[in-house]
Amino acid sequence: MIKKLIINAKTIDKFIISYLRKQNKTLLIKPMKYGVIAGGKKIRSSIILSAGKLFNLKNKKLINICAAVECIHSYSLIHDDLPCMDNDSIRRGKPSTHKKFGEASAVLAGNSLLTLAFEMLADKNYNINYKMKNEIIKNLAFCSGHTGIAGGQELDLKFENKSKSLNQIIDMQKKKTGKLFSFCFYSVGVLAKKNKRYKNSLSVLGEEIGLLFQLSDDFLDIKGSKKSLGKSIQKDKKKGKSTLVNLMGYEKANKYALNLKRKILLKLKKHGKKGRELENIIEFILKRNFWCQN
Ligand code: GRG
Repeated sequence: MIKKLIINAKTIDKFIISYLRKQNKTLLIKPMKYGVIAGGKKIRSSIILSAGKLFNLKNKKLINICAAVECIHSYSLIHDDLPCMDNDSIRRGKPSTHKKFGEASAVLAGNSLLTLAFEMLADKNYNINYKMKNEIIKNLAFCSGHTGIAGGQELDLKFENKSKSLNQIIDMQKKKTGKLFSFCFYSVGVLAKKNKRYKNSLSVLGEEIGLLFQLSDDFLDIKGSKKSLGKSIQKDKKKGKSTLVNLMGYEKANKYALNLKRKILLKLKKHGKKGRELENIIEFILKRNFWCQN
């Protein structure tokens, strides 16, 4: 599985580099590349490519979506690390973007990655049906803005040092982390010409996978090592973060995660052989303990 993730990560990196090469040279390209290239597992891209296999979709149709998702994800990490948010000086084993280039450049590079994502999807060379393209772009906006990642991040920051219920925490994490995973599946559903109900069920599956991913991130914050994760650890407790681990304790949260994993795997089983790659990614999510291998 890890080998496959590395190959996919390299493919997406190559695509983003070549895309940027065709654009005007600007001062922001360096911090943008620093934030998005050669770092991170690019697990969302692997999920998109594996989800595409459920419906026999060609990688060629999916690569712009992968690159767009990685740009959005990296923008969110660059901004998350800023002093006004989670104030982290290390990411993917190197200084965070604002530490390397300064806060203003990090904000602008993050903004530019966010807009680049939409440019990559709207690009005339991304040759898919226009109606589908429109639906994919709209869903990415919904999953990234105040109804998605940004809204979830706002809740995460507002929940610090407050006592929040299970449902409130799950809602926050499904937005902050889950919505981008949800988009990964929804966009594949659009390209596979699925009906509204089916696309919604794919979105829910993505959100559940995102929640599982968030739980594993919370476990790693407690049990992982700074060196292998390439970022600061033991932060959630110090910052009074509302996480499921902090609410119910490690053991209960672990049981919750195992149940969630079982539920997700059961859904994937219905796809038989075609779902095998996604099943492996789900297993990997709870076992992972490194930040990047490429
Ligand atoms: C600033 C709009 C805005 C949103 C920030 C992504 C996010 C929202 C906050 C990050 C906090 C965090 C650590 C969430 C846990 C899940 C997560 C996104 C982990 C990092 O993702 P990985 O492990 O990172 O896929 P790599 O480095 O592999 O890309």
